[in-house]
Amino acid sequence: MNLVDATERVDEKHLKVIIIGDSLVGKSSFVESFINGKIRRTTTGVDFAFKIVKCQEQVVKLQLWDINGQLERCSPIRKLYYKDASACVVIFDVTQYKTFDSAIKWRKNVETLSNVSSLPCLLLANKVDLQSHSVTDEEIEERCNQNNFIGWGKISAQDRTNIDETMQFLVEKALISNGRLDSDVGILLQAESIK
Ligand SMILES: Nc1nc2c(ncn2[C@@H]2O[C@H](COP(=O)(O)OP(=O)(O)O)[C@@H](O)[C@H]2O)c(=O)[nH]1
Ligand SMILES: [Mg+2]
Repeated sequence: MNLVDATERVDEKHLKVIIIGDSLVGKSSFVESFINGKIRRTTTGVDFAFKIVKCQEQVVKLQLWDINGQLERCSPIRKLYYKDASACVVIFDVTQYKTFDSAIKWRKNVETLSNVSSLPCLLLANKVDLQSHSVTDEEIEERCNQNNFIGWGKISAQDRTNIDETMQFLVEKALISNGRLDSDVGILLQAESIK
């Protein structure tokens, strides 16, 4: 290994991002939309995807852990899934109110079972391309503030609305939270601007 390789290795940042929410809210679609490809399906309760992004000249290797059927239902082993996460995305379907209620349960579940204190969690309303929204912006804002989310956003995994902006915001917050980015220069997007 030469000196350049060694330096690059030292500079590599790895972030584990967990994607949670009820079945069918669009978690896998969100990940596939972000990576612009298919996720790696497994039978373990978690599907995986990887993406390398650049954040302020820093190369970041993102590991996206997409919860699937088995783990969506069975909570005792979720602790393993949450272990050592750097950031969390809680997704709900903006046309299904009960998935919005569930999003808060997912947030509390992470808070209880995660081994990381103050894990940055983002709340995302998916399927905004559909007409019949059953949750208002005011309700999302209120629950975001009440439940210690770092921000919220409206996305469509189907037509790729706000996908990259949302992930950029989350990665910057996660790097700051992990002490890997200067908070004065780190924020390009504020919570409000990703709505
Ligand atoms: N209209 C619309 N449908 C979506 C969107 N995201 C996902 N879906 C659909 O919702 C269903 C469930 O999506 P999936 O990603 O499998 O959800 P998961 O169970 O949370 O992983 C699929 O039929 C998707 O095509 C979206 O942004 N808009
Ligand atoms: Mg899925």
